[in-house]
Amino acid sequence: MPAAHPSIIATTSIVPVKKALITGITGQDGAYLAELLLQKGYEVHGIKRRSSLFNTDRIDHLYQDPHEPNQRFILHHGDLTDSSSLIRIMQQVRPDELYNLAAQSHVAVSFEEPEYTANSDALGTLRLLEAIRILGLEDKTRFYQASTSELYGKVQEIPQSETTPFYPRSPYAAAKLYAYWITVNYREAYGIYACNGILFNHESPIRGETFVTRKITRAIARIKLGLQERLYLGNLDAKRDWGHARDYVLMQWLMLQQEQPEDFVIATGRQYSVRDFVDAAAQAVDLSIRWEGDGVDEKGYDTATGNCIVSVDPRYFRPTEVETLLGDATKAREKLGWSPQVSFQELVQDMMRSDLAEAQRDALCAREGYRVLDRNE
Ligand code: NDP
Ligand code: GDR
Repeated sequence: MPAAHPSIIATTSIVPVKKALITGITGQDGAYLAELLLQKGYEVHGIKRRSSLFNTDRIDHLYQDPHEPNQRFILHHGDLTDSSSLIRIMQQVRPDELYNLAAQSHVAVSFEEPEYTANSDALGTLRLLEAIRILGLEDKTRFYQASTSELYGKVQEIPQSETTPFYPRSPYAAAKLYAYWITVNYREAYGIYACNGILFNHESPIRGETFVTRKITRAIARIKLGLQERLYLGNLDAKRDWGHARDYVLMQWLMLQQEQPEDFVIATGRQYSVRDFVDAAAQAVDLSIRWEGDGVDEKGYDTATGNCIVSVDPRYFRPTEVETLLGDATKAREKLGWSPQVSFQELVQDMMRSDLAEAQRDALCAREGYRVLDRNE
């Protein structure tokens, strides 16, 4: 074989492509993180669950035909409750970075499925950390754990930072508490580069439809276009620190690029109630909202405007509620130079724009006589 031209030898340095493995790649954060890592030149592997229908809506735009050469986006079937699948995938991929985003992530559902939530969210994290150990990847694979502001639960101080004590208030939060501490323990016991990102609520146009923000923006868009009559919600006084998911995945990546592994709070430092969110969403599309019991008829309709209103349905109350969350992300700002770019108003507008477009498509289908999915959960 002829020798390579000397100038090629001099200038071509073969930098190995970094490999990332993302659990929960079909979820909101998984989709944004996969986009970010692909832009950064990573080879991105993701774990998806088997489902009876396609479940890759959020990542279909990243799909690469598996029959083509030079794949940089590769999906594997696996499940956090199934060690053997996790070990097999880890053995095959040997990732430089492992992002554990998969979880039964709905707090209210965790009261209905506490055991499954513990299995996937708590033991699932342990299974991944053990896979790193079993395969001898302690010095290679950096591990990110999707921890949560729900750990603070019944808050012990306002705002909450990395040093605020935890007080979980749901099976979800209790499972995530185990995951938090097992991540810290494997860092200390085995020297694994493992970090917790304690992320406060973050939303986007691809947020799951049963989380309160997306439920609100979908419903307001549909009410605006006459596809839905009323929005039923639970605790309107709950306060959250809401940011944009796209901002937050950048932080997940940054946390794995430091010299030393550490845990970080990620939050905007601003707090709004569920009621504020409804008002902001309605304002974004110029819809006048009336709250039940606020000068409306017995069916809850605003007789003056004809607009439908928001009602409280106790079925959305939780056995134990987290009333107020407000994050202090000073450490992330100072050590990582991170700060959120998207304001609360911009977040609401982004979500409203997208849900209005979706509602317009549905309205068109309904006018043409096609059945339109009508869900208000
Ligand atoms: P989503 O609910 O949108 O996504 C969860 C992902 O986990 C989905 O891909 C889901 O797959 C997958 N998953 C669920 N159970 C399993 C399982 N047993 N095995 C394999 N995969 C599973 O969550 P987000 O993207 O919003 O959140 C990402 C992570 O961050 C979660 O761990 C969440 O708990 C945590 N978090 C989220 C915050 C937020 O505000 N969004 C704040 C703080 C923490 P499928 O698509 O098949 O359902
Ligand atoms: P949360 O998000 O529980 O904070 O967990 P969610 O949007 O479900 O609830 C936020 C607050 O709104 C109140 N609420 C309602 N919630 C839902 N889902 N539906 C309703 O109709 C409704 N009405 C009022 C809730 O009681 C609550 O106080 C999210 C998830 O993404 C977790 O995975 C993540 O860890 C935390 O954020 C940070």
